[in-house]
Amino acid sequence: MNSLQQKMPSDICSAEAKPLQLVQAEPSRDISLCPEVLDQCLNHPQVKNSPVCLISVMGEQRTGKSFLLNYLIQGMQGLESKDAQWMTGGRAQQRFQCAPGAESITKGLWIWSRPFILERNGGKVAVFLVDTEGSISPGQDKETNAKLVALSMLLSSHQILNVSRMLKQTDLECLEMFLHIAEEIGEYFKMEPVQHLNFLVRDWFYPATFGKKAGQTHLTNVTQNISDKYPRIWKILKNQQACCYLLPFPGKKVASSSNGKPEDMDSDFYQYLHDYITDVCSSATQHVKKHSDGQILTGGKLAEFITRLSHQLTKKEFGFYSSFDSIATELHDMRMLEAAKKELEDFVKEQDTSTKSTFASLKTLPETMRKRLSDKNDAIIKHLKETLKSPGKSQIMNDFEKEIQKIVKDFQDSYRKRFCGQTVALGGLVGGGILAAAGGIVGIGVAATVLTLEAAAMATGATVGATVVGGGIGAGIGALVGRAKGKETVPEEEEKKPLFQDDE
Ligand SMILES: Nc1nc2c(ncn2[C@@H]2O[C@H](COP(=O)(O)OP(=O)(O)OP(=O)(O)O)[C@@H](O)[C@H]2O)c(=O)[nH]1
Ligand SMILES: [Mg+2]
Repeated sequence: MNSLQQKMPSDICSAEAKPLQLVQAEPSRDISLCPEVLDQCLNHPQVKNSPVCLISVMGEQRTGKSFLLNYLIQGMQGLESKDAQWMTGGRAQQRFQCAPGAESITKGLWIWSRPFILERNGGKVAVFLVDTEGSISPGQDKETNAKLVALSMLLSSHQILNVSRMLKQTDLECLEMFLHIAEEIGEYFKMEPVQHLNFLVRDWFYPATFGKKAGQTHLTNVTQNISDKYPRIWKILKNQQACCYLLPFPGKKVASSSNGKPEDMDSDFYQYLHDYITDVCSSATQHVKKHSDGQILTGGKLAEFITRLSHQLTKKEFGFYSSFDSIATELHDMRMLEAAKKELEDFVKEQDTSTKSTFASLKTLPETMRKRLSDKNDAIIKHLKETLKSPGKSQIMNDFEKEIQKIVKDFQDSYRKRFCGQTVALGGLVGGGILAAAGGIVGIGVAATVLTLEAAAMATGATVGATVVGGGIGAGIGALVGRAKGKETVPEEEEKKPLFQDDE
């Protein structure tokens, strides 16, 4: 579906709701965010300034994820309207697409167009449901798959990980890899890789105990002694950010139908599904989306983050398929480059601010400023050369050096112009005898000396050799003032002469 065709009326809560494709993922093409959908959902006036909870379902292909989401819609509607009969009540006309068979149905990331507005501490929380294509196990197009998983993990605040029959070592292995990716990207954006992780086991069969408690036992059993092998999963468990739930087989009718009605479900499945959905819906307000520092994100802020995140993911080929370690390496390097550029920009800004006043500026010659910037530049480059990890780091360094040299050169040029302009202005002040009034900066006696010397210099055009201003302005002032007065710029060779006694 074309994103432009996915129009939504302005009152999203009263409109006919439907799934909208938030991220498109075509085979052998990159993922692409649908900005209109993002805007209409998260920047909607009813959502933009509210805390949001995004419940996202992902996991193995063909394991009833979309089916589950359709019941989550009903559960959320029931919670909003306080209707206890939500499981058998009216169903949304449009639903997440669900079908039997081997062929994968959901493509990309889909979001339920309307938020469910729930109460939280006297305020409101907008809850959205998101369906994710495919699996956490590497499929045909691993690059696209990894990007989708990373997006789903980072944008959601409650991640449901759907697995079939039991939590297997391969599930843990894949999860660890994706957590690694999401962690690297998340660090860059100050987001946790996963806020709350909910393992949902489908078709659990042995022992025949189901639900939350049995799920916790299963989770404990399969995650014993994993701290070395799967440190990221271990951390999530240790921080009590994860839970597990076991669902029984739903019955043959559900397993082979496309609309899985309650009357088709085995009775135990019906009950456990009901309890699970109730639990997820009623805990939604506890899982509002936050920054890693704990700050709550509004819909508008989350939209900004998703835009930046998808831009970062799409503009780059990570080479996910070659090795998962290489993803981490690329992202690590991206973070380092971004931080290095920011360090240089901050340094330049600091130099700019601290030399804004005429006297501060006159104490720092353009040559000194050039050296300062070049030293900083060298230190940053040296540090980067030691910390970058990518195999192609020499090309990355070349590109980066060009980029930051431009920042340095632009500032140097503007600093030189400013310096010369201020020198000219100072010449004017001296000429008008106003320098004497500068009191605290240049003492009256000193100013008088400057005036005398400057007058002599003006007359002769010669360099004044004596140091006339303690701690700052020194030899050569008369010559400079005399010659620079009325000029916009100073030739480079003149600029290199020690016109003032520099403070460094
Ligand atoms: N065995 C089994 N089948 C289920 C379960 N829940 C739903 N189904 C059925 O599984 C089939 C696939 O369901 P979907 O919801 O389309 O699965 P999906 O995971 O979204 O599939 P993709 O989006 O293609 O990855 C449908 O016929 C569902 O009715 C379950 O718990 N166990
Ligand atoms: Mg699906």
